Amino acid sequence: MDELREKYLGAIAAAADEAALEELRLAAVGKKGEVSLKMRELGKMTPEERQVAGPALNALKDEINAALADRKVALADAALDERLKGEVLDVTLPARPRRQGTIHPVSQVTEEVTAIFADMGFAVAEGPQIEDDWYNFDALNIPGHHPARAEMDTFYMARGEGDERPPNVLRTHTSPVQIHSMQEQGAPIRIICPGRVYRCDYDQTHTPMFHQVEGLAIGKDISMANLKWVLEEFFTAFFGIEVKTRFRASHFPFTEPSAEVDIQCSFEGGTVKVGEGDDWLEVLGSGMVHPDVLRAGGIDPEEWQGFAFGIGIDRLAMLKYGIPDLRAFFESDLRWLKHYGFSPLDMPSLHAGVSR
Ligand code: 2NM
Repeated sequence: MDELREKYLGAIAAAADEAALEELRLAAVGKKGEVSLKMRELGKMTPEERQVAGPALNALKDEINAALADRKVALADAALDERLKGEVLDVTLPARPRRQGTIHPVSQVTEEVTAIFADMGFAVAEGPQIEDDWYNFDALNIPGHHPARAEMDTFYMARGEGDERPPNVLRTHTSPVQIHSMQEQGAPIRIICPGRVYRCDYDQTHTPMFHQVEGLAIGKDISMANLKWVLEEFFTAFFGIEVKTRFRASHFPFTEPSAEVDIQCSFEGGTVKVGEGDDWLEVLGSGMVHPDVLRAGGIDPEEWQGFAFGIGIDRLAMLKYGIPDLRAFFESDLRWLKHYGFSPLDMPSLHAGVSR
């Protein structure tokens, strides 16, 4: 039995591959293997002989099986090591270049504006781009006969055949979002509404779709003074230098009193520079929200008051980043997008602080 053990354990340890191992298994512990044949002979032994030989043969069989399993694992490990030596993976290789898109100036400026107003406690409100004429006009104190309706160059949505309701419209400003917000949240309220708006107009300085951000702050004693501070704070943060503002009396149906706001600038050599010089550039409309508009929003004008303003995002982007042509904004020209677009990581530090 000792010869058998030595013979097989030695051969198993030296086996070169799995096929050799399988051959050895059959020769030792297979049905007709040497160990199995020996076990068959147990029947011919005397009980005393069997009591010694039986357990010894079982132990030998276990030992050979264990040796086969160990060798199998060792061979597999060695094979894997050999393969890994051949398959080198260099994780320091640079990745293949991939075309990366850029952030559109409108998206960039929307983010910047949102961040500045967020610092002043304004939440963002959004709403549908298709509205009915009550939300787009009536609620904003622009009744059916009002010239502002005609002036707005509104896009009307066709109704189905025989549908007598007045047509829906593409919103001409984001004010309807503010009406919805007033109705849903009530006062006090402090929101900005950035988004797409539509007017049927197309020339050097107008596109039929453009972007606007409107602000609304309603409280018990919010005044024009708060409006002026908020706007000056905004322009200074946005342009990164202190910007003076000039308020001129104006008229809008949804505010009373109303003011158009100019920012300080210089026009030299055909370029506009904000925050320097003695000239003025009109950038925004504003005022104290009309009592009728508050009422349309479900807010009691005897108890609450506040300001609202509206500003064009596309124009802000042109001013800040020196982009000359508005129409190019919406032409999807990849060369333009690459030139004027922003890296996703390129958010100007908004808290850099401005020396005053
Ligand atoms: C402007 C100018 C003045 C305005 C008014 C409102 C609302 F809905 F609260 F009444 N939102 N925005 C407003 C006021 C907009 O844009 C030139």
